[in-house]
Amino acid sequence: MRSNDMEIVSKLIEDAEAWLAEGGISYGLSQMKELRLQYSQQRWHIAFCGHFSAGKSSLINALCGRPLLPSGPIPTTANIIRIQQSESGEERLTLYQRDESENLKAVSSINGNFDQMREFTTEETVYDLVKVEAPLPEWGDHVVFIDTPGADSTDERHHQATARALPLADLVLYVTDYNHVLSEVNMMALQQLQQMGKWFVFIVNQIDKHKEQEVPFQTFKSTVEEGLNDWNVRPEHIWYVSTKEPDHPLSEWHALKSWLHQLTTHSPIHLAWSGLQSMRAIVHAHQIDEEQKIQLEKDALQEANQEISFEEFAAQMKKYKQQISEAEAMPDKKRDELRQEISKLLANANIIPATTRDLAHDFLQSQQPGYKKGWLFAKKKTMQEQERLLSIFHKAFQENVHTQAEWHVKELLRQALAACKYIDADAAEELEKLQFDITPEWLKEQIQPGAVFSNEYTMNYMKLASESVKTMIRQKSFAFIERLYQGSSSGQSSASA
Ligand SMILES: Nc1nc2c(ncn2[C@@H]2O[C@H](COP(=O)(O)OP(=O)(O)OP(=O)(O)O)[C@@H](O)[C@H]2O)c(=O)[nH]1
Ligand SMILES: [Mg+2]
Repeated sequence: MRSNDMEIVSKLIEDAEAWLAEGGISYGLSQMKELRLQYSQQRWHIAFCGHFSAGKSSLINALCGRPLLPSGPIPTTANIIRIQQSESGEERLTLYQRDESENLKAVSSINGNFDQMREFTTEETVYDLVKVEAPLPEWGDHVVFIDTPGADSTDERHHQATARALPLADLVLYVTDYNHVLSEVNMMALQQLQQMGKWFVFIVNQIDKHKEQEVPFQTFKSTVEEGLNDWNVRPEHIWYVSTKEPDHPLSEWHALKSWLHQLTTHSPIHLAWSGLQSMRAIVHAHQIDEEQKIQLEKDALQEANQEISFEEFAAQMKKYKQQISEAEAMPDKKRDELRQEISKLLANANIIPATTRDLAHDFLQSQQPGYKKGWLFAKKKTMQEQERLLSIFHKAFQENVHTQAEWHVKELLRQALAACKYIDADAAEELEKLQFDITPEWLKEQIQPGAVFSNEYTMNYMKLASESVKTMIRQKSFAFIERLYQGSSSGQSSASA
C-alpha cells in the first residue's frame, strides 16, 4: 500500500469541505465535517439498514453481547442510533438535534440506557442522532454501529434520517427477515446503496424460520442469489443468520462475526476507499452537476499527487482491497515458519523407541514363512499368535505416534489458529478431527516381500515405517495450514468496489 493513500483521501475531504463551504451548502458541509472527523479517527462506521422488524436492532444487540437497543415485533427504532465504546466504561445516552447551521447539538443526556429513556425510541420526536455509549469489549473503539429505522417505515422523517446517515457509513449491513428477502423495497434500497458506491453485505436474518420440507435450503439460496442477480445487485457477501438461534444449523452467525472482526482489524485501505466513496456520496447527494463533481475530484487529486489520475487511484484501491488481507492477515513468512517448526518437531520425534522395536521384531518374526506355533492345531494357534503380536505392536506404535508426534503437531496448529486475528469455527473443528491413525493392515503391508528376517531388517522396517508415518503427518498438517491461510483471506478475496 502506498503510504500517502490516506493523505490523498484526507486532502480530498478537506477540499470538498472548503468547496461546500464556498457554495453555502450547509447540510453537505456539516456532513463533510463529520466525515473528516470520523475519517481522522479511523473508526469503522457500520450501518444496519432494512425493512422494519427485520432484526437490525437484535443483530446489533447480539454483536454487542447485550440488549443495548430496544427490539420488538412492531416498528421500534425511530431514530438513528449510534452505538460506540464508552470511554468511562459506563452506559450513557445522549440525544442530538441539528441547529440552524445543521451542526449536531446535544439536547439531553443521561447516565443509563434505553430502559430509562425508552420513550425516545418510539415517541414522536425524531432526533437527529441518539448516541449510546457502552462498554464494547469485543469491538473496542475502532467500531461504531449505527442502527436505522425500518426501510419501509411510512414516516417520511425516518426515511430522511436514514438517507442522511448512509453516506457516512463505511459498510452497510442490509438486513432482511426470512419472509421478505427479495421484496421490491429491499431490492430498490440495495440498488441505491450500490449506486452510492457503498460497500454492503446482505443479511438474511431469521433463518430459523426456514422449513426444509417446504423448500430445500439450497434451492432457497439459489433463488436469493438469482433474484439479486436479476436486480443487478451485487453485495460483498450474503450471510444467512439467526439472531434468535445463532447456533441454528443454517445460521452463519459465527462466520459473519469473524468476517466483521477480520475486516475491522485490517482496515486502513478499506477505510481510505470508503472515505473516498463517502466524500463522493455527499457531493453527489447535493446535486452538484457532473462537470463540477469531476473537476472537484480532479483538482484535489492533482494537487495531492501530480502523477496519478483519479481512475488510476480508484483502480489501485480496488486491487489493494483484494490483496490486503493476504498480505496482512497471514504473511507467507509465518506460514513457512510454521511448516519448518512442524518439520523440525517431526524430525526429532522418536516414534520407534527400543521397546517398540522389540515388539516389531517379534511381529516380523511371526510373519516369516515357516513360522509355526504349537503342534496340535498348529495352523490356528500360529494365526492367533500372529494376530496377537501384530496387535501389541500396533497398539504401542500408534500410542507413540499419538504422544510423540500428533499431540505436539496439533498443539502447534492450535496455537497458529489462535494467533489468527479472525475466528474460524470450521477450521477449529477440522483441526480437532485431524487424525494420524495407522491400521494393523498398513503395518503388515510395509513388510518388504522376500526380506530376510534379522535385527538389521527390523531396524530398517521401523525406520521406513517411521518415515512414512511422519510424511503422512506432514502432508495432513501442511494441508491444514494451507486451508488456514486460504480461510484468512477468503472473506475479502471477492472484494469489489
Ligand atoms: N424468529 C426470529 N425472530 C427474530 C430474529 N431476530 C429478530 N427477531 C424478532 O423480530 C422482531 C423485530 O426485531 P428488531 O430487532 O426490533 O427488528 P428491527 O429491524 O430493529 O425493527 P425496526 O427497528 O422496527 O425497524 C423482534 O420481535 C425480534 O424478537 C431471528 O433471528 N429469528
Ligand atoms: Mg430496530
